[in-house]
Amino acid sequence: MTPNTAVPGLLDQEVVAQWREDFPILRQTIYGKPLAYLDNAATTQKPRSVIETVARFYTEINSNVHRGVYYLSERATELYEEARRTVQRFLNAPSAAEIVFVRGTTEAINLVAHCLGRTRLREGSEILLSQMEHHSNIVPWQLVAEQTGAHLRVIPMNEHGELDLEQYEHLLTERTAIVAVVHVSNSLGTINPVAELVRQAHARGIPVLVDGAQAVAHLRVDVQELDCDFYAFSGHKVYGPTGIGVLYAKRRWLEEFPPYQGGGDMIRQVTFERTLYNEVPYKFEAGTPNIAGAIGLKAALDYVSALGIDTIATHEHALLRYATERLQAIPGLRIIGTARQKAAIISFVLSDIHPHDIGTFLDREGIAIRVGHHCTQPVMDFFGVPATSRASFALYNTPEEVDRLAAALQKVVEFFRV
Ligand code: 7TS
Repeated sequence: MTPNTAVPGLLDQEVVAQWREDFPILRQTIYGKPLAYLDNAATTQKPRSVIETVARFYTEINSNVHRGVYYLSERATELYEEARRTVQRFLNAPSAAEIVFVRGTTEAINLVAHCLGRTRLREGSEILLSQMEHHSNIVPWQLVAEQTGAHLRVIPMNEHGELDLEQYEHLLTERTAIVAVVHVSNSLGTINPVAELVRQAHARGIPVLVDGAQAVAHLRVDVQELDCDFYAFSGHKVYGPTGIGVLYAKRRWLEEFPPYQGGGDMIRQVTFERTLYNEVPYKFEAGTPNIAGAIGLKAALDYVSALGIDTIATHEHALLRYATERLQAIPGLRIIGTARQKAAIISFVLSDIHPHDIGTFLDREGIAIRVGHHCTQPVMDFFGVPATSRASFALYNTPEEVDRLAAALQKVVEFFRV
């Protein structure tokens, strides 16, 4: 692949143009303008291989898993379990039994919080989170804290949106029951030094959960290298379907934890007196799972692997550098989140123009960005803003889209005469 000469590090635009062909939704025009989809942190678009895999499942295979003795059910079970092995390889998890299919990151974190609440948390226990967590890595912990008498503690960050590692060390105490941190911040783009955080926590025997919702589509994740106890992500943020996600958990935790939900498939034997649970990971997959979702997720991970996560990361990083440069040149624009290690997410405020006005204006230009607090209100509080505008990039975004974003923002400035 020859690099794009205009923007250093960017892939040959023909390669990206080919990738774009894989995403049917990107062909449309919005208000007569080509769609520039820059809200990938909220959800990513789906390649045809994912759409077709899901359609093929419902057209040719649909049946329930782990119960049928007939052809279709066996085939569905095989595909569902193959999807689990694909996730295992994608994360480099030691065993497929450590991959639990859930609805998404939110459910994965709720599962761990609930189970830890029942096994380890007690009056005075501390749950250590960071200041840049998504609400889904705050509220589940507040719920179990309420039930158990545990308390939340917060790792502070600096004005660039980088965690204060010195403070982190002090916050790790004999009361700390769990560290739960985001790998890549959805509102700042910060890539946290997760392996280092894990190392320090483990030195004190403290388990670590990593919220990988914004990481898996953008950088190589190796749970053995990170050595985290739990890793959570959502299928829909890595080009897969909604309603499917993954909790990776070290086997010892899955063995130790009680079930999260009860129902079919998670049992070995039930009487009214006593129930014997199924082995892991099935102990945590009560009821009919999202079979099509899991198989669609496999197709998405296969797609990402075929392109190469490192190739994708290089492209997105070049886009980030280029977009940062272009946006910084707009008068009155302030980027929120300037960490040294960043993924391709740019949050910004533009003078005192309300982000909702910016979002609506950009929409008319065919540009989709997210505006709001991004489910990270503590981050907004820290920076003293009620909301930001956020452009977040994926493999199919181009420098032309960045140019359109910059030009539209320039128009916003002129329109509001700031
Ligand atoms: N954690 C992070 C870091 C996230 O960015 C999100 C979703 C979640 C958890 C929750 O994921 P879910 O799939 O279970 O909903 N973030 C966003 C966002 O930035 N805009 O919309 C959703």
